[in-house]
Amino acid sequence: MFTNAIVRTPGKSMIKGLTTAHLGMPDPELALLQHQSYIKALTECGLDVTVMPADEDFPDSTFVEDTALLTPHCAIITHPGAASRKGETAQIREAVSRFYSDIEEIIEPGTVEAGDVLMVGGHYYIGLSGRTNRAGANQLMQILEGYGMTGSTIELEHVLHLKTGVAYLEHNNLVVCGEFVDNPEFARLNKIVVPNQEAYAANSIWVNDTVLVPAGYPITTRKIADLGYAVVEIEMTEFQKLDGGLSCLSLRF
Ligand code: CIR
Repeated sequence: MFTNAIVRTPGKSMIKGLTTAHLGMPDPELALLQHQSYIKALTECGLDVTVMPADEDFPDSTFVEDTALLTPHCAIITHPGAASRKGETAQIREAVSRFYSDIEEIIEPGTVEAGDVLMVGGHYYIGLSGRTNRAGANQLMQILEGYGMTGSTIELEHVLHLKTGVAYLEHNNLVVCGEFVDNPEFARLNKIVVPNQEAYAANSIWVNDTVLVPAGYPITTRKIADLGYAVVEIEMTEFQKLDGGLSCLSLRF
């Protein structure tokens, strides 16, 4: 069960955020409303949500997930692979230090963005992507092992982050799409396959047996609901324009 979340308000500078999507410019005011609904949903799932103020110097800083990995045993501050995002971690460390005494860190030449890290119990799958490199993954695995956890790597082919295409819903259930559907690493898990036209919905999040899904993906929403989860749909259009999904918007622990 999670008891806490950390989120960061999107700033007006989000219009300068990194993106590969061709969905147009995000509307910061609408993004703010969508962010408030997201916070409300986390709160209704029983989480105490710490809301960090917007930081206009970092257009992608609302995507806090990438800046830290919060495990039951320690916090690990990452070293983002995107140059414009490296400076986001200083304030995250400050926020995280209110909850954790054991704080580790990924350092050069390693890069890790925690959107590439999928927790399945005490095991962490680490995507090797354009943002997370082998040196970073090796550092991360070593840190995890030091605290009695384990890690392994998965090569990414097309997507930005590992969790762009997979989501673990606990109870052995994995939402999976595209390049990950037949990945042998996930063979032992029960797969909920997301059709390609709903690929964005592969980034859903489990929060204490409720699953938050992006609004507008009826096939995936039905498949998840059929497994017995309470499902809450969240409007995410403005974050999708920056390649961001539901997991990216919070650190849950
Ligand atoms: C970026 O490209 O870094 C942001 N525009 C989106 C980050 C999405 N984060 C995530 O998937 N964990």
